Amino acid sequence: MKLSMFTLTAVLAINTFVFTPDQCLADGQNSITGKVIFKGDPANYKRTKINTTKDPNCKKAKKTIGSEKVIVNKKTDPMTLRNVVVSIKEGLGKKSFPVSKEELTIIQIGCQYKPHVLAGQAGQTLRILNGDNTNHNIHFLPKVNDEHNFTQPKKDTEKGKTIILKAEDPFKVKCDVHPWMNCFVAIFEHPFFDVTSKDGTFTLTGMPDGAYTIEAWHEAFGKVTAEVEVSGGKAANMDLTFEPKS
Ligand SMILES: [Cu+2]
Repeated sequence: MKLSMFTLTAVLAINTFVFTPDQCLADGQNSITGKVIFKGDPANYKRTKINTTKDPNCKKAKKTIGSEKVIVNKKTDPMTLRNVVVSIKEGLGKKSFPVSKEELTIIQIGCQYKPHVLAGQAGQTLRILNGDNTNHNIHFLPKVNDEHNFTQPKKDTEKGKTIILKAEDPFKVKCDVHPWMNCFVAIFEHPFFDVTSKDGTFTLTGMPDGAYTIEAWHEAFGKVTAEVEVSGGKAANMDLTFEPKS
């Protein structure tokens, strides 16, 4: 599948953006905001319906669920993509940043992982919960992190299982009981990342002044990058574009 490298519309005020280049934030509070554009035929990426009825408890929760592999937001022009991990790839040098104390959570609910794509910082705690009335199996398929593979009892909604993660490109998590279940976890050495929301937008905040390579990763379309500069507490706007040909 061929991908265009990127499109970059730095410092352009585009429709829904909250910030404009003229707005200054507090010193050192630079931000990069934008959207991930989908330039393809959405008819090729219709969300398939997944039948959950093999497990009566999943069936009870939801007979069919929508695949989350490719979710195109067709309501905007241009169209955008959900569940894309956007992060600073290069430009931070050897600077280190405090680790967020916020706990990350993945919950299995309706025999789906929520969220489908999760991003966090190395050293943050990830808590995995099971809100379903059925047992799940959590199987991490990482390259750097440990390969966790354990069964989680039903209705484990409070304690769950906690894991501290190392920085790594997005890796898959799957359930060996319910073959349709999977999600992705991306971990970074810094706090400048986001996952595109329903409308395909992202915001990275608080990076030092500098020139950065921004990377967008999507589970079906791979990676694209674009360059951007921020300084003086200003906000930069940029877009990244995936252009699948099939
Ligand atoms: Cu499962």
